[in-house]
Amino acid sequence: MKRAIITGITGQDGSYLAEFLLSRGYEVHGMVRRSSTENFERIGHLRSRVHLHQADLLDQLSIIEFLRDVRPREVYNLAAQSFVPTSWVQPVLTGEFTALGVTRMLEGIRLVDRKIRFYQASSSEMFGRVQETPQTERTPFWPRSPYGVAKVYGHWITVNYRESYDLFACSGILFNHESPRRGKEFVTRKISHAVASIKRGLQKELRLGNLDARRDWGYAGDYVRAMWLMLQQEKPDDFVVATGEDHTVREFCRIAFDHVGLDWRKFVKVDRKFFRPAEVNLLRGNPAKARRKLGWKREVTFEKLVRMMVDADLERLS
Ligand code: NAP
Ligand code: F7E
Repeated sequence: MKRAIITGITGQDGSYLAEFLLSRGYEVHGMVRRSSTENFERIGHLRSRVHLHQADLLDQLSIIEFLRDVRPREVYNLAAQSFVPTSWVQPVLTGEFTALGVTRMLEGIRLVDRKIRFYQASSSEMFGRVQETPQTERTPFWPRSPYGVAKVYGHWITVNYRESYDLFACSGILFNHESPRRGKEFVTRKISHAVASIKRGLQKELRLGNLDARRDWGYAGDYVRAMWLMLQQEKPDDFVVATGEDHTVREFCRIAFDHVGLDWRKFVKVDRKFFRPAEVNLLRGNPAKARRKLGWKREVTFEKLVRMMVDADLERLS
């Protein structure tokens, strides 16, 4: 039986990846950090099928012990401080988790078993002030937040350990991917949750920041498949995973409100509080390499994703 470790198993992607690996017959081990209250909402339905271990990206020894206990074939490093605005409030902590945490994982692998295959959750935020559109694996990085800067470090340290120690280490440069399990602070879920609350009469308006921001939004369930595919190849490599389309926050609002028969212009208010010190205006990826080498393509379209998220929030509130 194949054995895999997922760091960040309690997060959006971790929960979908755990489901996916279980469906392929893996023994799944998740890293969870200690907290005074349990935070297993997204993996509640999987609790009896996954093995959870306490460890933390900040604690090198806990990672080494975890790897020694499990001796996995694959490690998916999804844990991070992943919310961009928080990275301005806690830039040092973001660097510790999102940047140095990757080195701690790689060091653990180097010490415990160099044959372990490693996936790093890199991000389109690394492109920031984009140098070309669409962005590919060769587009230069220009991150625009402490989060983006930390992810650039995580990307290059992954490449460096591959080149220095011949590790099977891959970096997936994933563009925004969403789902009903997305955290409520991210714009898509903030919108779908507000639409459902307004429809149910529980909320009156929705305050947002920059409605002109453009993102390449896909469905998380499709994207975890690409992570797994990267670790099944003959050689380690880096891949952009994206839909190849971009849409504005405004379009997301329009489709979401339309879906419940409401006019978004009556409910959405722009609030400067949600503007960022430095914005990423446009992200659109070119997934040609992933399509060609991994045979990956997205299944869920943008419109379907928006409706899926609104429906799930309506259901939750009913
Ligand atoms: P998420 O929902 O925010 O989940 C983050 C996970 O990291 C949670 O399980 C969290 O645990 C864990 N974590 C945070 N700090 C930790 C620490 N010090 N030690 C151990 N675990 C820690 O993020 P996501 O959307 O699933 O994204 C997964 C990964 O992909 C992240 O690295 C993110 O930066 C990256 N990424 C995401 C996207 C996207 O659009 N979703 C795109 C590109 C890249 P708790 O539950 O305890 O907080
Ligand atoms: O913002 C704009 C905001 O917070 C998207 C993370 O998963 O994807 C995610 O990062 C856009 C930005 O995601 C609000 O200014 C407008 O331009 O949903 P978001 P993100 O910053 O793109 C990347 C790929 C990651 O790697 C990250 O981990 O929407 N926006 N009004 C708003 N954003 C938020 N959050 N809230 C608003 O009210």
